[in-house]
Amino acid sequence: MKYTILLLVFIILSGCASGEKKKALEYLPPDAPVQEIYMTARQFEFTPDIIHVKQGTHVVLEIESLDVTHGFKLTQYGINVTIPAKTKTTVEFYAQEPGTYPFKCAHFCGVGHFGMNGKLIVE
Ligand SMILES: [Cu+2]
Repeated sequence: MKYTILLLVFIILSGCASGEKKKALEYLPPDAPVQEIYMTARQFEFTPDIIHVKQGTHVVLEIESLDVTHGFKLTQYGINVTIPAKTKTTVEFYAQEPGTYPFKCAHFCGVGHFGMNGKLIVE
């Protein structure tokens, strides 16, 4: 019984993770150009905090935490990841529609946490 519950939890968790990836890359054409971006996170800012990408690109965004654990939440693409202290995390999405989409740190990182945000501009 115990193992059945554990297995169920595992299935639910892995289902959510692949769901995020699917939403972010769902309409990705195989020939979409790749745009790589490097961003840092530290208390209490992302650098750069405004990201410009071209519509129709497959964006590969590498985020490095320079200090404590941070998060990166980009609701438009169903992305919500944690970046453990002093590590790098990569997120990917297909920039399908032009627009301005807010992102923010979604892991409490200190007194300035709630102001730690930025914008993705797809143009
Ligand atoms: Cu934070």
